[in-house]
Amino acid sequence: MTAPLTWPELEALTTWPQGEWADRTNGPTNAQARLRLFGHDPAGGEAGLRVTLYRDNHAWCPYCQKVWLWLEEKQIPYRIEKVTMFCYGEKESWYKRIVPSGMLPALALDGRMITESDDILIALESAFGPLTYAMEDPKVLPLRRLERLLFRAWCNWLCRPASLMNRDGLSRQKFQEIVDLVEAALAATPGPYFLDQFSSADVIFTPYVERMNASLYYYKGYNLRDNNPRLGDWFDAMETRTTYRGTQSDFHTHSHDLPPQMGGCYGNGEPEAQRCAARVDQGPWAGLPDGRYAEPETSRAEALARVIKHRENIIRVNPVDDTTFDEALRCGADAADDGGMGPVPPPGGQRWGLRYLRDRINVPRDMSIYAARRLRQALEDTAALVSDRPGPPIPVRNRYDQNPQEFAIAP
Ligand SMILES: N[C@@H](CCC(=O)N[C@@H](CS)C(=O)NCC(=O)O)C(=O)O
Repeated sequence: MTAPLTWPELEALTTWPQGEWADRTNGPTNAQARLRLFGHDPAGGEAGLRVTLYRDNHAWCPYCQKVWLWLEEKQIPYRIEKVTMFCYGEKESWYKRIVPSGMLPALALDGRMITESDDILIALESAFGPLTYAMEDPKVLPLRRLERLLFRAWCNWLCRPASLMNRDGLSRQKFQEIVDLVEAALAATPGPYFLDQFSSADVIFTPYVERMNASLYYYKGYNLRDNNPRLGDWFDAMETRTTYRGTQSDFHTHSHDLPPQMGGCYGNGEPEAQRCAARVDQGPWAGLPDGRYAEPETSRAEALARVIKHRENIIRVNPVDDTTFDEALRCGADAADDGGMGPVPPPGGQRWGLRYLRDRINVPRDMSIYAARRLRQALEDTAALVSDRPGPPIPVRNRYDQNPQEFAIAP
């Protein structure tokens, strides 16, 4: 029987991070950086930076994504402090001292603490200028109101049980009515964006439209991106931007991170929804409408490198015993990189460990969409060689199984 590669052998295969990706501080937008300089050399070094962004450890909070994307688009040098959201673990006491509510995001600008994402953007605009059009520009204000209407129509559909009097159908209809207004707004300008150029209006729509695309596919079998041509073009245009790609999450992460945040998400039980949910949970992940830009050549190498870097914690938190899971993980990691050995069967005793991990890859916190697709598929293919047993269920009331403290790496 073939034995999996050892960790040093796997390490010898990794070529990630390479090129511009090796520089988290000045390279493309990424979820792992603690400092972003965009090639600037600020007077006074890091201590002289005017901006610190406090955002969630999971790179998941939609309001944080708004501010994060704005800073990346404007290339404002900033520091990042990561904070735990309540549903993943305990809030850091140092953060509660400066923001007693514990809410995210927060931003320190020239020593002044600001909360509320819209207020943060307005303060950033007064310090650094608008992102094409200002938040309070007469062209942007109606779009901001439209975004809130869309948000409420989405919540009404997703977060209420569908059983009474065809509520699902009515909620879907009401949601589509607002989407049609969004389509009309997008059609009113020549390019793919909300205004004649990419602007703060696009940043405002990004977080929740991304979450709608994921959750409605998973829980309702509704494909926002394909059903609505202007939104489809908008998604495609957003995915040409490395800033957006760096903050973008995938369907699996959103579908399972939303329920504790939203107080529950309700499927409509229709066959199409069940088919879509099965695809997100069990694959194949290639071709899902969460990411549509061409797969980067580095996705396999990225997946392998991220597993290698965090392997000790990944093995420790897995419900399977460490020695058995270490071997199983090396089988899965090898498949992710396609080291040429073909799938190596994991030890039979590992039962559900590989599927446990498959379901806990978090995008973009751990890796990009394409790397995650490769890794989820490799873990599934490897697990399927010995077991058809599903992984343990993913919790819906909290995500303490994703507590970031378990993944802290000693400096
Ligand atoms: N209106 C606020 C909303 C911010 C908000 O709801 N943040 C959530 C995360 S999405 C939060 O920090 N909740 C506390 C927690 O989960 O720890 C804003 O725009 O900044």
